[in-house]
Amino acid sequence: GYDLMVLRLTNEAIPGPKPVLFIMTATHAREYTPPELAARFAEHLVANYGVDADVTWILDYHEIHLLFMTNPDGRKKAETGLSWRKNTNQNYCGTTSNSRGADLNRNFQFEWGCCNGSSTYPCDGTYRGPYAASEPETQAVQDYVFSIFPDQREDPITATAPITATGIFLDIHSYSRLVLWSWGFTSTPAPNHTQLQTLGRRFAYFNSYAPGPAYGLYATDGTTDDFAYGELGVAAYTFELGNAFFEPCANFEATIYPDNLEALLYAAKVV
Ligand code: 0X9
Ligand code: ZN
Repeated sequence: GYDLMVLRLTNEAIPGPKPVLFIMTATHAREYTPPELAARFAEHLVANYGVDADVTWILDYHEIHLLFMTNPDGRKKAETGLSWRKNTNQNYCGTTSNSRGADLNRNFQFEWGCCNGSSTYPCDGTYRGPYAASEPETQAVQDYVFSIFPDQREDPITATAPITATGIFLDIHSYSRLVLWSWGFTSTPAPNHTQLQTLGRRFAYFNSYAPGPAYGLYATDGTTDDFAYGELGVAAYTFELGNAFFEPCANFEATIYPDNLEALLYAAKVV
């Protein structure tokens, strides 16, 4: 399959360490809006360095890491016109089936398969894979996230990340106009629920999406956001952009891009 590539933006003339904003998009192949938003965000930062005071400060004193194509093999399938969600692993559901693959947003190791939030059937859209972090994409993202963020939360499920915690993790999907945070696997509020809610509501102020804990949508386990918050105590969110997988360009230009640009710039400032 294709490699995963990260674009890292910062002013390297100013030494670190610097707080990190990590954004991953296109975990689900057919979700076209998120990687376009991330690319526009990168273009905005680069074009406005030395022009806009906020952007200049963001790039001088922060690192922005953008994984545009979390699922590049699936994306190639989607670009043929198929409504492809999962990766393209030929070991699950038949080597040539268009229902094959594992759902990368059910394959992460934290509370993997714990809570009826994923499927054990390889042809299902939410197939979790045969074991935690079985997929190469998952392994690459987990390794990368472990490499860029410090561990800021103890192992007990009730442990809190401290007020000094740094970093923001965003997994951007489409669609439904939501800002979600942990937990996804249980209705029990996350240890840092109040803090996650406060920051999530700020993002929602900018993009006018509905904020709330992920479990309120439906139960999920092995997701990216629970991994980042659960393993490391990083403030982790899932955005669901817009109203369709194949979003009309007019809506993207008029609403999705400008509103979410403000949310991402805010994230970069408070990281
Ligand atoms: O089911 C998903 O993976 C996400 N919806 S999507 O339509 N993009 O597939 C929602 C995940 C919500 N739960 C967590 N973020 N934990
Ligand atoms: Zn998705």
